[in-house]
Amino acid sequence: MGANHDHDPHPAPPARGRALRLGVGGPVGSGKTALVAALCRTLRDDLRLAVVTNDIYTTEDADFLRRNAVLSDDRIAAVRTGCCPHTAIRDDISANLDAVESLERRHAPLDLVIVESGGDNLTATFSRGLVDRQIFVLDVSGGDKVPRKGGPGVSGADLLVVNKTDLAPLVGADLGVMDRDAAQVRRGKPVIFSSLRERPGAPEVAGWVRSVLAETHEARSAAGTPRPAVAPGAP
Ligand SMILES: Nc1nc2c(ncn2[C@@H]2O[C@H](COP(=O)(O)OP(=O)(O)O)[C@@H](O)[C@H]2O)c(=O)[nH]1
Ligand SMILES: [Mg+2]
Repeated sequence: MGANHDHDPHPAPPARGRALRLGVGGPVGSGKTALVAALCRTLRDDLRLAVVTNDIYTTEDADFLRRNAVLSDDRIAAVRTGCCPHTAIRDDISANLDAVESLERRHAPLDLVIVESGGDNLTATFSRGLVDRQIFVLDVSGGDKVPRKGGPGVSGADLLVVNKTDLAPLVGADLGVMDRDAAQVRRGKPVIFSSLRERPGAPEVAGWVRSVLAETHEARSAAGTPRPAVAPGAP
């Protein structure tokens, strides 16, 4: 027996006609809402977007995004989980799924729906029934030991973002150690170091999102390409 916990790689593109659903998870205060705001600002001119936020007792994150006008108010929906954040993104995803589907209905067609989890610990991860891809956000102020502690978010997320690199000198975090440990536990899956304070548009993360959307479109067209027509009477 061990702590290994593997899932299938879930390569399938989303069903034809619906938006790509992207989860953003990670500990409290790591910069999830700041990253969602950055992605909205950077991507909203050429993609059709909507956002679902999760808070335990409030609608704080949705209020922040609306106050900052990153999207029109009706493209931002808040789920109040009333329970451990991971329950609502992993175990009983119905409230989140309702929120995503109702945004997709109201604003069809959408390219991307971002679902921000409530802040939680290293064991939190999204159900693949709720999102197609997930980003896990850590920040350097938790210490440079965090990536090697692993957990399904750190090791299994499609993208790991190590945020607040501007604070590294202040908290004595060695980014080289974080990079080496993250590469080891993630076995080649991508890691991006970011400072939303210094680069508020999160251009590298936005680039990753665009590349995932491009892959998804390619996979969809490959799956939807009709077989070449056979002329009647051909051998
Ligand atoms: N110094 C610094 N602060 C940041 C950065 N990104 C986010 N923050 C701040 O960290 C705090 C928590 O961010 P927030 O996005 O609310 O975290 P969440 O709880 O993960 O959603 C806020 O005060 C942000 O302004 C960063 O790259 N550098
Ligand atoms: Mg938040």
